[in-house]
Amino acid sequence: MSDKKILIAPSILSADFGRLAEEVKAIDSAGADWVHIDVMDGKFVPNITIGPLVVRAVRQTTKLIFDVHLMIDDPGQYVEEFADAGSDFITFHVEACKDPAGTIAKIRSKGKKAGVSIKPGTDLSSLDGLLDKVDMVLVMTVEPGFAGQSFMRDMMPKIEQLKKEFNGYVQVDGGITKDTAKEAITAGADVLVAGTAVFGKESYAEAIKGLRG
Ligand code: S6P
Ligand code: MG
Repeated sequence: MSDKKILIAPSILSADFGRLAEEVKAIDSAGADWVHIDVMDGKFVPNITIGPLVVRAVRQTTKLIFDVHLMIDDPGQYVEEFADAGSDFITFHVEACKDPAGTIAKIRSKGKKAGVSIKPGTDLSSLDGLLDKVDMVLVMTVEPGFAGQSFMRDMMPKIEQLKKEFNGYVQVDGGITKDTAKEAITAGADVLVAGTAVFGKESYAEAIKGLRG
């Protein structure tokens, strides 16, 4: 394992939504690098979560980078709203998007970092022609939709291959624990998303530290 700093992005999907502002402040104080925000529309995935209004409200509570993961159909339609709400990174699924290059251009035109994401069953070839246009690629290690699922270690070769082809951030999301974090880091992850493994623990600081490998 190298000495590079692994970035930890706790997913607020596993936070206590009744105390969301406090929870975000708590991960900030605990040493989180980014705040990962899972946006689901009940169509691309069978769950509905957060919209731009909540992103805007939470934006007031921290200066941490907002890493917004859009699990929604036709993501290009909502880029502007999420950008204006205070997102820093906007990542969308290529499976949900008819015009990935146009959507990336839209994100960039709003001055934001752009990411593309692939589900476990989606091959890296679906990113052909996009890798030189994005800041981040998010590799899902669970089926998108719900927190608390088991890590799919058969995604590690995909991460290894991606790392050879791509110079930006490689983000891994789904089922990250202290143990699976090590596997993802060895495969080449730069940014780890963790919901249950942070918000499910008594000490967020210890949990975050434990994930860095
Ligand atoms: C996928 C999922 C992810 C989240 C997540 C991680 O269904 O919703 O996109 O970022 O909630 O949670 P956990 O508990 O697997 O770390
Ligand atoms: Mg996510």
